[in-house]
Amino acid sequence: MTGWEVRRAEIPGISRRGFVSPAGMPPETMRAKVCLVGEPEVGKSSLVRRFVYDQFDSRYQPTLGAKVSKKEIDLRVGDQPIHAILTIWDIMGEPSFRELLREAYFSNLQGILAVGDLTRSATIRATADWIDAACRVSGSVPIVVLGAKADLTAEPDASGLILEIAERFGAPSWSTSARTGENVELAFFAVADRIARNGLLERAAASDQKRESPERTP
Ligand SMILES: Nc1nc2c(ncn2[C@@H]2O[C@H](COP(=O)(O)OP(=O)(O)OP(=O)(O)O)[C@@H](O)[C@H]2O)c(=O)[nH]1
Ligand SMILES: [Mg+2]
Repeated sequence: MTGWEVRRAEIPGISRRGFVSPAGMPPETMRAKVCLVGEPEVGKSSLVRRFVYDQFDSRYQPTLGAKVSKKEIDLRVGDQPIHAILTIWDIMGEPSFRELLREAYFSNLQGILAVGDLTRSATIRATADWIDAACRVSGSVPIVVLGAKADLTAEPDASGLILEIAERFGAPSWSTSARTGENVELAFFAVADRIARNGLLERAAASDQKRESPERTP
């Protein structure tokens, strides 16, 4: 399994909470690094601020380098409850730094939130380059494509472009607003859900393989 970590719930916080599904399945713990990518001022930091702190600030403060936040969420994949510990990397949108720092930003990455600004179509087209740059380091990982600032008037071709990019990368897409909160949780949960599903599938495939070819004992 590459990078993705899923373990029986051995961390004390979970057993104390006694979080058990109706089917009685114990929760699994998943740790995942996800990164928001996209051009300057598209609203990456605002999405993180809304998701992690439920706040919005209309002042623009460009991110310098990267800011890392943590958020724990509970999901369910089928009957399996998952306690996901997300490490969220919010990086600066300056493309000239992208090539320089991509190893640092994108190594061990398990999920990408690609963000374009619905009021500036060029920033939506540019998400493709950001996704390419990230995937060159991370390999194929779950992606969601987001059209940010849905509370403002979008450019006429914006939603079509979002769909085009999403289709190109086989990713789901949503319009979001950090100001109103529209679809913000959904976007982060969607990427975590896809990481969890892939991890469980990979683990099931690995255990099938082990069953089919058990190690021989002399
Ligand atoms: N109306 C509205 N404004 C938003 C929304 N999201 C972000 N903004 C504003 O857009 C500006 C840029 O937002 P940031 O979140 O800092 O953008 P960023 O992509 O992190 O920018 P960099 O760090 O420079 O890459 C700020 O003034 C935000 O308040 C939104 O959903 N609605
Ligand atoms: Mg920022």
